[in-house]
Amino acid sequence: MIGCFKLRIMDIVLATRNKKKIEEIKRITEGMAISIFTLDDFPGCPEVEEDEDTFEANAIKKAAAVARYTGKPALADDSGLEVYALNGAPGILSSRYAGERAGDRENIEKLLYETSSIADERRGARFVCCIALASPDGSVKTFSGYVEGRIGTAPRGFNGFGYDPIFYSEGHSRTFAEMSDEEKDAISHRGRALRAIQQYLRGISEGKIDF
Ligand code: ITT
Repeated sequence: MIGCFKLRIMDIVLATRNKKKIEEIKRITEGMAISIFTLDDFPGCPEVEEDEDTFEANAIKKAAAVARYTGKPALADDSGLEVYALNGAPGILSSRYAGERAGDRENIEKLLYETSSIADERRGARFVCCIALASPDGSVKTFSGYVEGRIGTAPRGFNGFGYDPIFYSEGHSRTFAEMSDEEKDAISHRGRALRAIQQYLRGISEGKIDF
C-alpha cells in the first residue's frame, strides 16, 4: 500500500532500579514503537557503580553495562537536582545526598537545612536528566532534558518522587509533587529528554536509522 509502512517494535531494557523512574519512563514512552523490559526480567544483571563525574558519563556507563549483559538495547537515565547557590549540589549525588542509605525524606531535609539561610531570590535550581541509549555492540547515543525552577522552604504535595515536593518549576506556584502526572511529564526534564529520543527511536523502528 502506498504511504503505508510497518513499524518495527524495538526491545529496550530500562537500566534503572528506581521504580518511580520506571513508572515515569513507561508513561512518557507509551505509544512509541518499543517493548519495555526492566532489570526484573534479568535478575542476574550486576549492579553498576555510579562513580563518574557527570550525568552523561554515569548514564552511558549504566546503559552500556546493561546492554552488554542482556544483549538488548538498554536505556539508562541519570538525573538530579542542581541548586545554583550551592554550586550545583546535590547534582550527581542527588539520590545519596544525605548518605548512601538515605531516602527521599532525608535528602529533602538535608537540602532544606543547607538552603535555610538562602533568600528567596537566590533559590534558583534546575532538574537535569541525561538519557543514554546503548546497543549491545557498544554504540551509545545520549539525550538531555532540563527544567528550570526554584527550591521551596517546606515540602508540599505527595505525587512524584525525590525532590518533587520542594521543586517549583518556573512560572508555577505548585510543586512537582502537587501536579498531576500529565502536568509534570509535559514540562519535566525527563519528559523533555524522552521526547528528544522519540524522533530517533521512530527513525530506528521505521528502518531509516541503524542502531
Ligand atoms: P538508578 O541509578 O538505578 O536509575 P537512582 O535513583 O540512583 O536510580 P540517579 O542516580 O539518576 O538514580 O539519581 C536520581 C536522583 O535525582 C533521584 O533519586 C532523585 O533524588 C533525583 N531526581 C531525579 N529526577 C527526579 C524527579 O523527576 N523528581 C524528583 N527528584 C528527581
